[in-house]
Amino acid sequence: MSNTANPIWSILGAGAIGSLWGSYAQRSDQSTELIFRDRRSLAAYRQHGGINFTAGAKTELLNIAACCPETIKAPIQQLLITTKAQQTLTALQAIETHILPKASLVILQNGLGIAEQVQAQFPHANIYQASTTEGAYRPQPFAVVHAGRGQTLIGHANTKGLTPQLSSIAKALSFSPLAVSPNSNIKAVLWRKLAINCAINPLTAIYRCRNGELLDKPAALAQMSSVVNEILELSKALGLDQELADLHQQVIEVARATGNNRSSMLQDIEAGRETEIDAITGYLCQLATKQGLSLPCNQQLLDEVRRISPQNHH
Ligand code: KPL
Repeated sequence: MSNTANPIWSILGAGAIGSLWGSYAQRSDQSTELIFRDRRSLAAYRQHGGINFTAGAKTELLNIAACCPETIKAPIQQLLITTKAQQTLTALQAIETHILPKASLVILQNGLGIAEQVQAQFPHANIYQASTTEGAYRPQPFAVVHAGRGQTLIGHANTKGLTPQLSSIAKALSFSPLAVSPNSNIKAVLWRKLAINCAINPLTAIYRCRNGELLDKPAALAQMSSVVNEILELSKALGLDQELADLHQQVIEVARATGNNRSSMLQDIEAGRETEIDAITGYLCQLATKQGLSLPCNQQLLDEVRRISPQNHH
């Protein structure tokens, strides 16, 4: 299936975002392969017959090629990683021997702190980080709904700046209508995204409400404002405050713009899945501890979400 002009994209993690990219790749006739966790989930996928992909009023069953660690045939040259942050290293270990030393690895997930560990695991690989605001959710297993259009940015994990390789990876991942744009400072983009996720996701999980409904709850709004103040304090200590000058307003705007959405954390809790709280608020609180700072409001949300997401181990 693969050819030299367009090497195959392997996708690790068939959640909402992995399924979205896989579906559009399939629809644009690009070689792609979903890597499932094990033989059992691969067999369940095969029995289902593919991914039920919905955009607008139309749903179609897309029979995207799939494998699991035991059935991978060709060496992996391009890998899009869309697992949850905390599952990344284990998922990568399972396919490690199939990944070419100089492979391109693109990390597209919520949370921070993983790219450094992936680079240590694959010292010669080209690591990229990406961030998307495309709206997608999984109404049931092996199904994805493309619910809202957004933007996707990609950058080098280790350096700032734009390079021809970055442009070509961005282009290669732009399966129409998805458009991936090269960004010269992806760390700043991810820091801002982390801050927004810290201010919205835990609160929606605790209040069990849609993003926009937070704005109607005085108690939630007050917590949101404390979370943002604490993030601004930490950002100042880290020299990242210029990236977040208008964070209070940004958070309100995102909550309003995505008002009708259930955040990814609320979706995880409602579906009985492990949440990403440790890679989002947990990562933030860890960074603060290293700086000798405490973030009481974030810490309280971390404790509360861990308590209501029983599968999280720590
Ligand atoms: O990224 C999000 C998420 O749900 O993870 C936000 C921005 C909160 C939109 O729902």
